[in-house]
Amino acid sequence: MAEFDMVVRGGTVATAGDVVVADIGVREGRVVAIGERLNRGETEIDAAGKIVTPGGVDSHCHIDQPMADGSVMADDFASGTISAAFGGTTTVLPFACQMKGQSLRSVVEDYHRRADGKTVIDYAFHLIISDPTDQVLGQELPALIKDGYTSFKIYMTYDDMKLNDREILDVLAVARREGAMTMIHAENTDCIAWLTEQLEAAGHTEPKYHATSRPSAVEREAAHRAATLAEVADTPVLIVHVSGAEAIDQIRAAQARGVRVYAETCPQYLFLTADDLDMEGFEGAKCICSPPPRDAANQEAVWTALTTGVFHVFSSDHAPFSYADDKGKQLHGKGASFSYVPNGIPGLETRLPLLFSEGVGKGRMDLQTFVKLTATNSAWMYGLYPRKGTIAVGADADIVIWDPDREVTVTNSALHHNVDYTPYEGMKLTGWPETVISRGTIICDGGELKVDKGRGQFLQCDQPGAVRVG
Ligand code: DUC
Ligand code: ZN
Ligand code: ZN
Repeated sequence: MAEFDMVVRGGTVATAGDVVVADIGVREGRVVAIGERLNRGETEIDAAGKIVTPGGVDSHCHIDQPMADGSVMADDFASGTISAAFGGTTTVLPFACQMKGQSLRSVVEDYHRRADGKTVIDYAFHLIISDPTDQVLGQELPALIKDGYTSFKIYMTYDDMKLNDREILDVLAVARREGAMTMIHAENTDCIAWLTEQLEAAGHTEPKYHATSRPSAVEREAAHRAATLAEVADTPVLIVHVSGAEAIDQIRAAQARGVRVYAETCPQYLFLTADDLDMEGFEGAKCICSPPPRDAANQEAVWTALTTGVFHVFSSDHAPFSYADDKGKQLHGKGASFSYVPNGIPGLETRLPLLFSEGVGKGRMDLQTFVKLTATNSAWMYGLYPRKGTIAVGADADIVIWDPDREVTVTNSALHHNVDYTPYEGMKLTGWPETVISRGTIICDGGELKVDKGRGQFLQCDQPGAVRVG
């Protein structure tokens, strides 16, 4: 009888700490041995010449999220998680989003119904808190944190979501007391509203003006304020989807003062610029997301911050709205003002290959940093480490085997999401996930899905690593 259910043999195994050539022995869905010349496995995978990383953890994505404006996301939990899996991600943390007036518990139940029986990889939920009533903060949220929903996002902008500073402090106080992580969307809402009004009054409504309506200063101010609120409330925050140098400077300065401010960035801030919103006709709507992509100098600042410890996680912020869809980017037609275009771009499947090719492949970051940013820190940040985010004895056997030499031209028809475009169409990448393993089961291999939907498991999150003191 074989000693292991599976052995991944002879790959270059990268974790956040090391890069070693080793065999990985898997039993009952978990890693049980890492070493040389391991005994035989029931399934043997030859990984010689390949790079082996922990399965990616995408800690910021939107899947099948009902929207207040009537737009509809193109991905449900089947297409979203299948797409993530093909891109080397084995755990996702989408949001269960509270609309004003809703009970958080009923929101969570709704999202479970949406995900049940559909996912091919494991998942946990962050909450979005848009209505911090006494009942929500005093009863529902503490109970949900105890049940494994240990992180939540709050917004400084969007009329149906935004909280004022006082409300943010109230939420942070609960996070501190209960040991949860607060993610903050940092943009100054009044500046955006004022600029939008000015632009629209002048007839400047094309997609490119989305970027004009949300300049870096708007994000810089909000990042500074988010750090200040974290300092006042004495609890960590994570500023999500940071787009460029000005917000980065605020975050770095707060970190240097000893304030526990963590930060996330996303592929769109490395690979897109505001010029991508200025495409022919209405096409720029494809790249409308918030904060908007900036320019080449800001892209460089984001690269630098990724490799100097300012950023902790690299997530997709996948928000799937199809372009040629009257429930997607064209919700109000092709002539609509930028302010009516649903915000967000797809990215679950391309997140890891983009960073692998352009980060590791081009020598901008080492493999350990790649793993840290895309898997280990994301798991640690949200209470899933060490079950997820690493290759270690006892961890779930979530493993990606990369062909580091495979050349791929990104094209939407080869992706598995349900969105009708990718912003990265035509990009030439080197390196792609060849085999993806989740809890010891091969789920994608050679471009084929090997499992049925519904095998993914819901994960209850522990207290986030970043909020533990001592
Ligand atoms: N911005 C967000 O805040 N959320 C979804 C997508 C986006 O662009
Ligand atoms: Zn956001
Ligand atoms: Zn988002």
